[in-house]
Amino acid sequence: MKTTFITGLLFVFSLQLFAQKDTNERAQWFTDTRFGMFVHWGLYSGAEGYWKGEKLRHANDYAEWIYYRNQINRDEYLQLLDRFDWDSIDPEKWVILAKNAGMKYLTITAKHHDGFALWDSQVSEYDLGDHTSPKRDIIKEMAVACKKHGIKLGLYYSHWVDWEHPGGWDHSKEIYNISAEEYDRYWQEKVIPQVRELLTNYGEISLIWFDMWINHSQSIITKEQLVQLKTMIRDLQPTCLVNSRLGLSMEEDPDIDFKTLGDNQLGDKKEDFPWQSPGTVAHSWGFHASDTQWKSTSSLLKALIGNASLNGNFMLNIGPRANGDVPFEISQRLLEMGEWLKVNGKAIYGTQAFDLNKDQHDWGKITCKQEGDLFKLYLHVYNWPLNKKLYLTGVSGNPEKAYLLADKDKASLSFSHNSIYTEVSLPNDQPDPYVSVVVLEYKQRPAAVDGIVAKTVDGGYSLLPGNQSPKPENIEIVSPSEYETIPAHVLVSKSQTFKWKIFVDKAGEKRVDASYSYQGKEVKGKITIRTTESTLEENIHPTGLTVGEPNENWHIDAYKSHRLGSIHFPEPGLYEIEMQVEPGANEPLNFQWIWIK
Ligand code: FHN
Repeated sequence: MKTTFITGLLFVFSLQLFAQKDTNERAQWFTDTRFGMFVHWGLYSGAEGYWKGEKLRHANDYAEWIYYRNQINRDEYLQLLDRFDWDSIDPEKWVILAKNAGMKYLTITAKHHDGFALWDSQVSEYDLGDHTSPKRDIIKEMAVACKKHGIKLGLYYSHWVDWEHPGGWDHSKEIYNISAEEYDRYWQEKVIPQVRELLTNYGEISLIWFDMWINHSQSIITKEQLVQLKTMIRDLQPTCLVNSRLGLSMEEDPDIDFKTLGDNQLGDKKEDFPWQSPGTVAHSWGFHASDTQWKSTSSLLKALIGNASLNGNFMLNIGPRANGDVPFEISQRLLEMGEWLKVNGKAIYGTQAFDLNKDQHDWGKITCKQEGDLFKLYLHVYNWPLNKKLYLTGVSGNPEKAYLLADKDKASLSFSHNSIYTEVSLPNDQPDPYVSVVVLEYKQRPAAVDGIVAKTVDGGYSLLPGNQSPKPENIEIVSPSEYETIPAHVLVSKSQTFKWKIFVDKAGEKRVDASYSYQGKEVKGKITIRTTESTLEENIHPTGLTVGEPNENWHIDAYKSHRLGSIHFPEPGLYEIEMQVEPGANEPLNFQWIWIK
């Protein structure tokens, strides 16, 4: 008993020690769990993306928008209830699917934009309680099932948009107007009492997910209305999380628990403040009969891992049908993710971002965790190296041990470490067909040395305008264009210096190539590459044009790779590579990359 208590204390203590920065206590479970389920289910699920034989009127085929897009009459919309098979609808099955998928929380659309409540609401007749016999209350059924299976329950509530209430917002009101008083009537007689019902009658609600994807100042909602709503939530359930789509900016009210990115928008930078991407398996959120854009299991897993490697969560949506069935393409992918998490969950749950640049390694992503007195780096290998060597650049500690997370026996993998470079020898076959995880254990958190260009799986160094060290302040990188046939580059019109750092793990000779586009007619200007020991100099050669597509008169500047020569690296260690580009007068050069191998 005593031991359990002490172990428990130690566990809480070490979790807190490893809490994600900028996360309030309320949101700790959220950042620890990383993976949740979103459920879009409502009357629109019965329409399946069609109304009276016509497909939804918008190229952005969100099935749950059919009411608004196809201008459906409020009362006629209720006829969709005829398509629901109440005997086979069982929300517990969705909860079990979430559990088997390794998801730890679930957010269901208690009320979407159509205004129809999935519970027995006493403040509106546009609800399930008034239109089912015997009465069904999906939120109650969900609450019971979530409790039974240890899944945290979150509720989606569309506060800004409500198409059925005469005072609610629909976008046509941009033309036909609505007074602030009429909108406030909707707010006071529907939003406030309904959210109160949800937070009073269903036990613990772990999060409430609002869905205003613009700031309130661009909408009819006032700051006062939002503050009223949030104050009520804090009063009723102080532990319930509120997301940023409430509509108040962080400057107006920092008391928001997590940031919601755009639909299917994945993270692109490490952030300490909790955040989440909502994602779909296909395109639509609600079930759409003709949606076919299924994302692969591998890309969904990488969405989860990529977000976790930047301190973010991923909430993946299911759109069950009107009989409660989850489309096979969705359940299949979720179960595959669950299988992966059964083996590799330690590399996701309770982990955080490590301190290296997110694109540091071309083989995959890194998460980390303090576990007892061991610090662990989880190397998520997306691309199992052909030569079975995993190169880790920028981590200064010497690992105690390396092993595959999939290996129950934790058999040691051999590795070598020198300064900020670790090389792990991998077995021939990757243990997982999607992403295999290599664990590196350290006695203490190793220091990350950022700004070093990592060795690629191909054994070379790709020096780009964007991975220089020190990072230049005002470098203008031109984004890819012309269907990316013109790659990212920097326009160099006068003498310019570029600097990088690489860690060379073996002494020897390496070839140096430069890729650029130069539209002059003759050889002019020069490129010089210097290390402390060697200097290479080469003239700039015209690269001419190339054809983008045949017969379309589409001629684009060609980018070509030129061999500059070889550099000798006398011993393993950190090297600074300096490049000076001196273009001819009025003959600019578009610099793309240097490749050293
Ligand atoms: O309009 C909704 C949409 O139907 C869906 O609910 C998504 C989920 O993030 N949110 C809105 C659009 O961003």
